[in-house]
Amino acid sequence: MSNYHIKHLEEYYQVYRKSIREPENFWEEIAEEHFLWRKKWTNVLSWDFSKPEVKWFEGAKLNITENCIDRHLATRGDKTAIIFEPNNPTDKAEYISYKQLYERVNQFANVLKSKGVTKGDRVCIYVPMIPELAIATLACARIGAIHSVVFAGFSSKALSTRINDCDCKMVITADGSYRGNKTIDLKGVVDEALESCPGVKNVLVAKRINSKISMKVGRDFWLQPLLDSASKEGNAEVMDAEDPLFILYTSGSTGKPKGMVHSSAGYMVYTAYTFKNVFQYKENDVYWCTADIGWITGHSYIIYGPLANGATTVLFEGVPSYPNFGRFWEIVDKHKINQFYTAPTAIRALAKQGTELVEKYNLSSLKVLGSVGEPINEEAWHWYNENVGKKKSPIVDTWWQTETGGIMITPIPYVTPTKPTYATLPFIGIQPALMNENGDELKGNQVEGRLCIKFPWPSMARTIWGSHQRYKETYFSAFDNMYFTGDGALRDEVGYYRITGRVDDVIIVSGHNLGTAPIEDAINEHPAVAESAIVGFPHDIKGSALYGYITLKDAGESRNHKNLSKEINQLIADRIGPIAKLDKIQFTEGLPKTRSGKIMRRILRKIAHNEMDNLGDISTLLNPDVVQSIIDNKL
Ligand code: 7RM
Repeated sequence: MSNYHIKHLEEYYQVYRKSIREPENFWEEIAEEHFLWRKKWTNVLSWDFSKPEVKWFEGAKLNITENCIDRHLATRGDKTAIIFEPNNPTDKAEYISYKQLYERVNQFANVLKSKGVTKGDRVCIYVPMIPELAIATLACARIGAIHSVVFAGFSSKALSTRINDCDCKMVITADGSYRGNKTIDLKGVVDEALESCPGVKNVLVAKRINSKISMKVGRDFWLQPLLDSASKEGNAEVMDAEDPLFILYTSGSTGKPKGMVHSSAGYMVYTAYTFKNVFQYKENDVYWCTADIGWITGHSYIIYGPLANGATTVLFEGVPSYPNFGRFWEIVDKHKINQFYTAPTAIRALAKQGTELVEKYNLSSLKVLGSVGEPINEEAWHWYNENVGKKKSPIVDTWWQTETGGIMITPIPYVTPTKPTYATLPFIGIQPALMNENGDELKGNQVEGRLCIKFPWPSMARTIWGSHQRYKETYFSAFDNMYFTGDGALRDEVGYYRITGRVDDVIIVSGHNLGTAPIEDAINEHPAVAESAIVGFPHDIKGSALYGYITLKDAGESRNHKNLSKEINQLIADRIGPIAKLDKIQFTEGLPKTRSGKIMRRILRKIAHNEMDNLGDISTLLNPDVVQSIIDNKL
């Protein structure tokens, strides 16, 4: 029997060692015993990071949707696969069983085929968080079309860039979407985007908000009538292990977005295996990840990982603040959520509201709390632990990336003792390395450096769509024979990892290497502070000095900013040392963030460097307006 489900720490170490000593045997056993293959592989792994080229399960044939749907029908046909929780809490939730999912995915797949979509074609999915989003994604996978999901909050420009980069021939969208008490005219955004996308032949439109939209004859079709007349049966396309499953764009620090290409077999095996262990999912648990399917977290841990395990996964259309900031907790209570997975930015926003709304609901179903997307600061960690988990649910601080496909460094709940702000230990099969600027690996514990991965893992992205050269330069050129993550990390005295932030955030003050995360942690401890971001700026004597952007819990905070600044610097001096004190502190109404909630330190750094005319494209930000106000009040 393979070690599919890890239950205690000793077992973790034993399985981990095996996965490093004999990676091929290890992954072969996992793949063999827990998945459905049309044909087995001829070779488990071949790799060469200098090209770079990585192939897992070469020669195997499969379809990921048969693993996520068909194979569960005999034992879990009536089990709920997806719970759809709508934006409006008074609307009814929808429960989609595995049987119904099978039928709806087949219908959708048959519609795609009838519109001429075939294996290898790219299909852009620009759909809000409604069941059609998951179903469209799975339908593409079923017929071997490569899906490119674009977050349905992106602008028409961002959308057209992504459509053209991979030559999508079809766009799937909706008439509009709900977001709290607002509606968004999605079809209007698509129409505008398509003015510069000559390759798109058809647009399929789901009806969600019943708005009046224009439909271009011959190009645009309402989805529902097509689905209604499509067959509920259909065979899955048989795919090669290394056939691309999807493209997902991630923004680089420069240049156009990178279309990360993920493969079929390796991605499936790794997302399923991590899901099972990182969330300790047990049959009949109800699992909820609050991410949007437009991000990798939604791909891997709303759709593929959970469904490959026959799990019940929640798909939430709304936002944490509508109709009030108790919405998340209301949903946990209503659906008796067992595993809850969200981002530090959401936790901080909710913590800002106090504890009254959390206490109003029964959260006793919770067993595991997850965090992803950014370093979780110490304050937020404790708030989450105490008020949501009641100190009984372990927090899994999961570090990973769009490029890695699955969770890489993480505690396993009830197995790995947690430590606030630490992602703790590498997951099974993952070989991290910390490197210094000279390209030497820092061995042993209590070291800090650039985080790399030394050995391939099944779900790593195989290339950047259209530019293998850029893939090589971005990830495999900084250090010989290593995948470079772009993040900094430290390893503590017991070998636990803490992610200190993007390496471009590392600031050298008077020769001391300072990560942003620990300083922000100290600042956030101040009771008046909601969020903070630290960047460096040039300084005559120190080389670099620290510039802090800070938002307060109460925007009308009466205490004067001078006193607050003093208190904050005192906290930093106490927690880290006087070396980490801030030279400049600017109180702002908000921090610029990506749509997935990451603080854009790059923009703040440019402002601190007085490079205001060179901010790059800020139109895809969650809150582009805040940038101008920060510039206007710059110190
Ligand atoms: C899953 C996701 C990737 C970047 C990554 C880090 C940061 C993600 C954590 C984290 C500290 C974490 N994919 N990051 N998780 N930093 N602790 N637990 O977010 O491609 O959108 O972003 O996010 O910098 O490189 S992503």
